[in-house]
Amino acid sequence: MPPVDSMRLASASDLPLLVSPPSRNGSPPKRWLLVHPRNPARLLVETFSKPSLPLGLLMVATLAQQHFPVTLRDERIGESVPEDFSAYDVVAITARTVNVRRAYQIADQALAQGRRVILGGVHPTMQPDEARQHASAVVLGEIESVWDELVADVQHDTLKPLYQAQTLKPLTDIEHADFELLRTPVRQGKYAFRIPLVGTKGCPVGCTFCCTPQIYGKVYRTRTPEHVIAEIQYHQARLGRRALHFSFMDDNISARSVFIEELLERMIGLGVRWNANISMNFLQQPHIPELARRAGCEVLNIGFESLDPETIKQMGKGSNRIGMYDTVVANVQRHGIAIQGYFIFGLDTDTEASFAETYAFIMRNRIEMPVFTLATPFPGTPWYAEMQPRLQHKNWDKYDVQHSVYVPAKLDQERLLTNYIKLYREVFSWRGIQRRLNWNRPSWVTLANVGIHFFAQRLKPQQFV
Ligand code: B12
Ligand code: SF4
Repeated sequence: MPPVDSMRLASASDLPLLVSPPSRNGSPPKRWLLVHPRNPARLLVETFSKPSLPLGLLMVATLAQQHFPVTLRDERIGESVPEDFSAYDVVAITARTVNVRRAYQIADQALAQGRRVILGGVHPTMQPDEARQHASAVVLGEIESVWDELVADVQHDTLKPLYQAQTLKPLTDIEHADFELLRTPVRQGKYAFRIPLVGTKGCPVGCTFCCTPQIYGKVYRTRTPEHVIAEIQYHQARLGRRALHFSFMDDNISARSVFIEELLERMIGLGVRWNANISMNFLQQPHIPELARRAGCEVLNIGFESLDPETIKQMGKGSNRIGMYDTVVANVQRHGIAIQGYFIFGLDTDTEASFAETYAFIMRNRIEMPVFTLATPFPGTPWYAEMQPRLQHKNWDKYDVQHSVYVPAKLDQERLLTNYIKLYREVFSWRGIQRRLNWNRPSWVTLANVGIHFFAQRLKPQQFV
């Protein structure tokens, strides 16, 4: 992310202003500015790949453009947000915890200039009382389910402080986002190449650390396989090629096996490549990875989280059976699918042995893309409520799973961080990479590992505090 002053200034020519129908009450349609704020520091995910296409904000833009002229600015790709908001009536901003401070800055400036400000996304949903201090209205959860009410209130200038759907829309009633909104020459090549796609939303499980049930509801909703295929084909048609890469945004694409198996069957032959978050217990069945491979899967993101049964218990992640980890890995790798494996550190049950066990597991199983994170109680979750008295600060900029925000019970912060860095360095040492990857078949996975090798060598405990 370039410093603010070196960012290109917005010019009228690169703003996608769209023609919109006249408003229902005769007043001119409200002009919307939609903003994705930048992150405070470069996140690991953005160090080796470009920012992902902003699906949530794009969905807001897709709905808004049907009634209003919209302009979209994504600070993560260097687009600037104007200091003067007089060209807009409504400023709508998306925020996660890590970038909410910047979202509030923009919101406060726009409010001071008399604009209507709408805040939405993960953090405003989880902390609506805080977000209300910086907004005319806060939308809780997905915009699609409150849109009809919101659109009328915007146009009549009768915004309410909070919008929350009584019932969430069936996913089959939700149209896909209009990706052409982002396809402007100035944005060419600035986003990660994988196209985000959603097959399912919501989760009934309710792990204490997770935001998902509050954002997308406690009911697991699925689209139909035809609906998903139609969206894939929409992208193939608009981009004029079949060989596209997709990334499923679902928390867990496999919670309803009838849906996922039918979807995979129907994806065979489409000529696309994809990755997805998937539940460990689903992969215990060997035919699933085989089917996934035939459907074009190249990477599965698996939350192993920990090799310690006590930690898994503390997280309430009953779907993870440590005794099955090696089998699951073998099932997936047998079909040439790479594993992006997530591991979390800093829970109260963790000791120095947790790092050694994780290292041994990764090396033994040749996990291609290990991802390490520090346990972070995200505001609004049950775990956050429990951890409140132990939090060292509430500087949301550092709630990015790469900062230690409390001291775990069995490790002091220094031992937590030195072991964390040591693990990074060993797993991503040249020897570590060589042992895990097949050098004869270099791919983007090899490149990513090489990038993380250099990143790991520079790590210092202070940057995680
Ligand atoms: C896929 C994913 C990723 C991907 C891609 C992210 C992306 N495309 O933006 C990757 C791996 C890159 C990633 C990275 C990170 N992620 Co992530 N990610 C997700 C996941 C699983 C899905 C996100 C998604 O695209 N959903 C689909 C879209 C359509 O939903 P949406 O963005 O929420 O938008 C809807 C509503 O929120 C609302 N809305 C959104 N914006 C606005 C704005 C307005 C004005 C309005 C009215 C409404 C509105 O309407 C939208 C349409 O329905 C979520 C979990 C989840 N279920 O949300 C976690 C999640 C968002 N990620 C999380 C975290 C912590 C991170 C990282 C900080 C950690 C890391 N690994 O480094 C980084 C931060 C990256 C960043 N730049 O912000 C946390 C955020 C917690 C928090 N309180 O902020 C979540 C909630 C996971 C969790 N359960 O804890 N992530
Ligand atoms: S972590 Fe996964 S299983 Fe647990 S509540 Fe969140 S989405 Fe559901």
